[in-house]
Amino acid sequence: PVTLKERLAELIPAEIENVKKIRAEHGKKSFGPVIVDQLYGGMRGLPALIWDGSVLDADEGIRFRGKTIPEIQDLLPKAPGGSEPLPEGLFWLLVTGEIPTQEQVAELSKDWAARSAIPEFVEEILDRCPPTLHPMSQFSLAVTALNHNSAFAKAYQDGVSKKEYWGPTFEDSMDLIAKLPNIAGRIYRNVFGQGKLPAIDASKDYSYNLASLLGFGDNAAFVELLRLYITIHSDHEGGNVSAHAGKLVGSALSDPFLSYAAALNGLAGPLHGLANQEVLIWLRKMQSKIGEDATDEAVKEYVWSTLKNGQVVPGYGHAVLRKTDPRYTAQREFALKHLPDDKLFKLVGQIYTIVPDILLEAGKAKNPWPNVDAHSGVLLAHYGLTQMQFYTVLFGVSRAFGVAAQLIWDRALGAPLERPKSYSSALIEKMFHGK
Ligand code: FCX
Repeated sequence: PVTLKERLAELIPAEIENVKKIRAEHGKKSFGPVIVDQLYGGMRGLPALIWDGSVLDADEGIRFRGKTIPEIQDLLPKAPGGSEPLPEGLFWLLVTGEIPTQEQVAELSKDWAARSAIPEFVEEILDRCPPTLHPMSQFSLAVTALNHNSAFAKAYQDGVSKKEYWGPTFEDSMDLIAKLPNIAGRIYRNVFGQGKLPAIDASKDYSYNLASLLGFGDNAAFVELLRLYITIHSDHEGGNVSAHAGKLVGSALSDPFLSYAAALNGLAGPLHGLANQEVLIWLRKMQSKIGEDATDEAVKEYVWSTLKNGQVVPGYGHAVLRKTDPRYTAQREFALKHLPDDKLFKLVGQIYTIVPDILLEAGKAKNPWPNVDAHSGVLLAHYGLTQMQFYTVLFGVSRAFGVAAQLIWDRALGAPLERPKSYSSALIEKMFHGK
């Protein structure tokens, strides 16, 4: 089949059987004990969710449907003349577990372009936002409002059978992803005064169109950067705040727009997606304080002063990873190829040789290595996208791919309402009193 929906329809019955079999064989098996510290400690390491698109290994980093970032860079279809993977292909892979053909990817580009328009009232909501309202808040407002036309919400009201949930969820997910460039482009132009939005070009791919709506369509290297950017930011298994928020809200059968708005609100936090903005702000402050070609000694002193002020070093550390994030490495390789002499890139490289030792010496962070956010802003800034308050919006466009893929499967497999058990400290004391 050429369309994703047709292929999905073929895959779902077998996967329903597969999950039944896994549950019959392994359903009563244990992952080991849960300890009280995990209840207080943000549930680190607690096995609690099914997420099929990707799995994160602490040392090796992310694999999308079993494939590493270099593998998908090699295997996924590219744009004519391009060398980075098309995010359309990554979405196909996340949903089906299969590498799509060039034709299947082209069909997705066309489908998303056809679905890309946003309702006039959503345009008006965005146009009325004060430019001082953070772009992520505007993004979340607009995505919430898209629920006005949700196929899932309508089907549910019309009494759709549980077995059919995945169809309208798929349609909403495709609409969601398709409409994000118009929302992101409108926010960018409104907030930063960049003039009128051009129209989507139905003959071009998703990343080209996003770049063009932001005003960078004629910069082929920037378009390539966006292809890589969306691909590597799309999914990072299910427990991170944005992915989990999306899945959790979806489990109440809130439609994909409402679910994804919840994901965006989580992504907007400084310990999660907002870190890409924070990194650039931190780097610029460093440059203004110690100059552009600072010595290692001056950089070290600046890093220590951040820690001594009780702040985190943005872009470093991770709740799961224990090595350098391969998403950081992929961006570093892009920079070495396209912008090796960029001053800010050089500073990022210099920091990489300095921060891990300092974090180790400070002795608190379990992972002293850089994450994805340590690098992304520098690449965007190089091409002239210098407004850091906008960076997390691009992360948000990308993360929709992973969250949407799982929402579709959750509804196809009849995933239940999420409802873990909570305890009070008083009850924990009582339970373990004298033990
Ligand atoms: N700078 C300074 N201190 C750090 C640190 C850093 N980069 N990373 C961790 N620590 C500190 C924690 O703040 C914590 O201190 P506390 O005991 O006083 O509360 C201690 O080290 C132990 O934390 P740890 O278990 O290593 O890390 P967590 O799993 O709790 O948190 C994040 C993980 C990512 C939140 C943490 O490393 C951090 O704050 N990093 C900076 C912000 C950032 O880059 N976030 C983006 C992450 C990610 F890639 C994304 O979601 O986009």
